[in-house]
Amino acid sequence: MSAYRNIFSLNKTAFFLATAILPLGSVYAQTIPSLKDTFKKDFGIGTALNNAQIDERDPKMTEFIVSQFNMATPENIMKSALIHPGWDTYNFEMADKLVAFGKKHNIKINGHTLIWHSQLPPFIRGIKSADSIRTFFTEHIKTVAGRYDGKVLSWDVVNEALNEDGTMRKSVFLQYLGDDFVTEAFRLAQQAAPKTELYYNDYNNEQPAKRAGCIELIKKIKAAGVRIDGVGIQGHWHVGKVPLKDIEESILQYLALGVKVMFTELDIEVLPRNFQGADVGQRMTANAQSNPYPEALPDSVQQQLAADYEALFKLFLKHKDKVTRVTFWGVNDANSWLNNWPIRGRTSYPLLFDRNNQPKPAFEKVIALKK
Ligand code: 9MR
Repeated sequence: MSAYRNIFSLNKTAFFLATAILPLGSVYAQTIPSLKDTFKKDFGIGTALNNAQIDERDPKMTEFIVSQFNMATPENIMKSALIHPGWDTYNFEMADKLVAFGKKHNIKINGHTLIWHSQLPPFIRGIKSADSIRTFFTEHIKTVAGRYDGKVLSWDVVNEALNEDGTMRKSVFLQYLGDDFVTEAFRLAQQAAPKTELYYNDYNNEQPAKRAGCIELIKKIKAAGVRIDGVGIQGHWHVGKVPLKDIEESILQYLALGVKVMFTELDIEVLPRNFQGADVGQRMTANAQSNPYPEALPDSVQQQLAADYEALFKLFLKHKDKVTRVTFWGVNDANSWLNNWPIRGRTSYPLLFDRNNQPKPAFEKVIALKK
């Protein structure tokens, strides 16, 4: 067992004495190696933040986040349903707080996301004309990207516009605005946010067919003379099935287009699932086998998870000159969306830190790569 874990296995009296001498926060900061420091020379290390974390409701959580991550993506609060709830109504409260959080703690913010078919404001459902959709689309990008220009590092301008076979997803934007809506979104973002990096973001876009569609999209944007700075591979993968070859091939193929490559929503699912990817519209029905580890992750799965993360970070390090950022989709296992999708109320273990922000074997393997 490594030194930084020993402090947490002290008996109660010894732990009390240790924390009386050192404030608990500094025990954390000094005893658990920092991901962001470990990979400082390689790539940024990010996390997704929820409301409570952005609000700094738990000072220990804030301290932990600041000690581990140098980049952050809002898990929900910048999505259109939340930031633009009514036709003429914007709610910038939480997004402003997030920007202030980043400034205060020296954490760069990745805006997520301007144009996405999901988590749209309810009024969109009532719109039945292309003109009105275009007005929403234009005003939304101008207002939101404009407000945060120079305050966020980047925007996921368009999220998940592709089907698995590489064709365009039949979203409300495709339906009313046609195939060019992605290029148009980048054009508007470029005008509204000249100081902000602009990315296309998707899941499974390391898979050959979807990757080919993604490459076409990027080429199309560039051919129109519009700026696109990077592509995000979300990285919602499955234990024992991380597609390392496809990931490596994708890093190389995207880089050849002259865009930055990053991993934007990394987690590795350990629970049973009968499909791949992260389409939030898909659901599964619960049965007796669907929540197999309500108390703890069995050691064999824990070790496989650790081996998967190790192999993945080995690959990221091999291409550290090409990969700009690795962002985990949540700080710890308790925060993960995978506890509630595609079945509500499961107990998942997809990240590097457990429900008490304690490092898991996967964390140790990842850190050990740099020793
Ligand atoms: O993690 C997010 C979860 O809290 C939301 O309920 C969900 C709703 O659509 O979105 C999740 O985040 C998604 C991200 O914005 C885009 N890629 C897939 C992510 C996981 O669904």
